[in-house]
This record gives sequence, structure tokens and C-alpha cells, in this order.
Amino acid sequence: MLAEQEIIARFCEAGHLVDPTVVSYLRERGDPALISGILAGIRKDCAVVLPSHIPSLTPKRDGIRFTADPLLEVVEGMEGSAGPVRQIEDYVSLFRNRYDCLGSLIRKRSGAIPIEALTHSSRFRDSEVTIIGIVIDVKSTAKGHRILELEDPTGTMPVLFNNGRDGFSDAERIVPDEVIGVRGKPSPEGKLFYADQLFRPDVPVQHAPYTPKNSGKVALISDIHIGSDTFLQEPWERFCDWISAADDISYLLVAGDLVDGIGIYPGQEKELTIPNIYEQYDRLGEMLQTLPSSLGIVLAPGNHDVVRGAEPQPVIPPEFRSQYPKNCTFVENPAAVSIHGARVLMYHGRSIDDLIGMIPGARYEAPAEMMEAMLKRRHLAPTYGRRTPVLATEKDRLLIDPVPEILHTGHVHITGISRYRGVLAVNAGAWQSQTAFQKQMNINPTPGQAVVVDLEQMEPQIYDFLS
Ligand code: D5M
Ligand code: FE
Ligand code: ZN
Repeated sequence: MLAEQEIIARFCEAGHLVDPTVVSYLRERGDPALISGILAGIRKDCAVVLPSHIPSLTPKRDGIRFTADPLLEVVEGMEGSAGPVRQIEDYVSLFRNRYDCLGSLIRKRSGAIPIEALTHSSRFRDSEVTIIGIVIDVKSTAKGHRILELEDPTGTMPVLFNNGRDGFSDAERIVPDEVIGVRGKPSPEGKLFYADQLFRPDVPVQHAPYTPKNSGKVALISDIHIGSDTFLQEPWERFCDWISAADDISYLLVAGDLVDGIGIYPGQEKELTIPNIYEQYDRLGEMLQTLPSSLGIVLAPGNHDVVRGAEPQPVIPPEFRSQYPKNCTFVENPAAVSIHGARVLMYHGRSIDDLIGMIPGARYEAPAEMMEAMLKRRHLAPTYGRRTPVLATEKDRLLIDPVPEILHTGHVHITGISRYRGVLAVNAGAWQSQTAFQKQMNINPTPGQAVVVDLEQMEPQIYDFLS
């Protein structure tokens, strides 16, 4: 075990500051000899030791890229891949798949033993070990420590995070059903595990985004809500005129809630200007017909759309698509699209409501922080059974694997941007002003904005069409 202070002090004594990412890498590795090795290779005049100074942290890309082939390709979530509603038993395979995939990401950084090895034998009782499992329950104790129940395929174990330890704030952010690793020691009887350190699947420290050359720009939007009496017709038209003239923008991606839908909540019919669901989709199709045919448009569903609410949500069915031009591609929610090899993971973002309710300090005004929470957990909707309905599928379709260049969400109607370990997180706002419900909830949307990303630079820019 290496404590944070100890690592910082070693670098300080040698006359260097040290980047927090390097500190967390060294904590995970837990080997003091590694620090000596790094110090030996650093120039004396180096002020801050960065990940780029460490050979094992040199940037690496995750997943295959297709630089020379199709400009826009649906990699995950193409039409027909969501599948039907299945048997309840499939939840077993869903969670098993989640554990296997995310557990193996953690195991790459820390060897682990099965929980059974702690409960059935005394061999490890006095040693520091790592266990990996799904969090099946988590709560605070009367003294403010965190206690959770961790389950792996061999058993379950209560795990205690002491609030006086390094990194307790990460432990406070543990949510049900996420996959974590914990390093620590079992109690003498093997009935409780004292955690020293928390591992999340996370984005690798050395993750390097792929930035395609001459690929132009992509506009990211969400939540158009056609048919609602709060749909902002004029800002939307200004946006359409603007994007038609912006010849450096090659793609427009929409992360769901294309229309306001019908019967989404009680009394919604009173807030609709287009009460027919076919006409809502037709109206959007007609609007998209006015955009240049060279603009590649990708349309994913959200919780207001006509498809089932459980995720993965299927593609908008053909009977609603008769008015859409050929340059429109319909995808599922979630979906991964590759643009000149840069991968954009599109997800409507219902789980943001859940995460905001569970993570201390989380706010609707900062949705991109919840996207970071997703990236750390390598999962789009870590907690099952709250406001995000998830379908039983054999494979967990909400895993974040491989790591995308851009994570694009919406749903909360508030623009937010963040960069986490090289991944650009963009929560796109809406084209609907504050609804009566959002007013009650004190949710203040930022409507009428589009986020444009230059793929070569991976630089985002917000454009405002409200006035
Ligand atoms: O959701 C837009 C935002 O408003 C999102 O953060 C959820 C919140 N919202 C809206 N309606 C409701 C209801 N009925 N219950 C809870 N939260 C709600 P959107 O998907 O556009 O409706
Ligand atoms: Fe919405
Ligand atoms: Zn929504």
C-alpha cells in the first residue's frame, strides 16, 4: 500500500511536483520501487511529472479504428440489434456479462481472489488482497463510514470503507450495481472486509483519443420534442438555416426525444400542438428535408419516442419514417457511430436522473459530471431498477467498451461539456423551453443550443440560437 502523501513527498524531495493521474497510477501499483525507477528517468529541471513522462503510461488507443473506410458507420446499435423482450432468466446473463467485462478491466490492474477464498478458508485472513464484485447494496453507518455488500460468482462479502481513509470521497460515490474492486484486509474471522483502496473499471490513464484528419465538424443536439407547445420553433429554424450554411459541418447527431410523443405522462395531451404521433414524426422529417443532402444525420430514440422505453431502445420503426430524406440514419439507444474512425457513443441519458439522485454533490446544472461518473464505471446506466428501465439481454448493451472519443447524451435539457481522460463528454440541451413539470422540479433548461465539435482538434464549441 502506498499512501497519496507518501508518493507526493517522494517526488517533492526530488524537486518535482506530480500530476494527480500519476499519483493514482502509483497508488494502484503499490510498488515504492516504481517511484525510484521513474525518478531516475526524469530530468532534474522537470517541474511537474506528467503521465507522458512515464513509459508505461504512453498514450494508447482503445478498439479498432477504420481510417480509410466508410465515413459514417454504425458500429453498435444498428437497426434490428436490440432484440425482443426476453425471459426473466436473462437478467442473470446480463449481470454476469457485466461482471465479466468490467471485472476483467479491473483485474488487468490488480490481481484478485474469489470471495469464496476468504469465507471458506483462513489462508488470506492476514494478508492484503483484492476482491472484485457487483455492489448489491450500499449505505452509510451511524458514524458516517460506508458499508456495502459485494457479490462475485462465488459469494458475497460486507465491505467497510472508513471515512478517515485516503480516497473516501470516491467510496461515497459508490452506487448499487456498479462493478468495483477493493483492496484491503479481511477481519480475523473472515466476516467483514476492511477496504483500503477502491478500483473502478475506469478509462485507462494512457487513453488517447483518435483524431481523424480532414474530417470536418459534427453538430451534437438532443431533445427536439416536436409536437410540444413548448417546442421552440424560431430558434430551431435559426439553427436549421445556420447549419445549412455551415459547409464545414458534415454530420448532425440527435441523442433522442425527437418528438414529444403521446401518453408519456398524465395530462400530456393538454401540452401538445400536434396530438398525432405519426404527424409529429412527419413534421420532423419535413424539417430535415430542408437541410443539405450532404449533411449526414443520425437519429436515436429517447423516452418520449414511439419505441419501448426499456433500454436498449430499438430504432424508430419504418412506418414513422416516410418523410425522412436519405441522408438520415436511424439508430438505437444507445448506439456507437464511427465518423472517419472517431467513435461517438450516443445515449439518451435517462440514467442521469438516477445518478444525480445518488451521487453526493451532483446537480442538474452540471450534467457532464454525471457523464464522467458513467465513464469511471464504464457503464451508461450503472444502477438497475430506478428511473432507467433496462431490458434483460444476454449481453450488457450499456457497457462503455471500447472507450469512445466522444460520449454524447441529452435528456436533462441542459448543455454541459467536460473532458475526462481524453474522452470528450457532451450533454446536449433541448429545443423545448421549461415545461410545467420542470418548473415544479426547479430544473432550468438551456434550450436552443448546439455543440459543434471539430473532430481533428476534438474541440467543442457551443452555439446559441435562442435569440
Ligand atoms: O426529461 C427532461 C428532464 O425533466 C429530465 O431531467 C427528467 C425531468 N422530467 C420530466 N418529466 C418528468 C417526470 N414526469 N418525472 C420525473 N422527471 C421528469 P424528458 O425526458 O424530456 O421528459
Ligand atoms: Fe427530453
Ligand atoms: Zn428524455
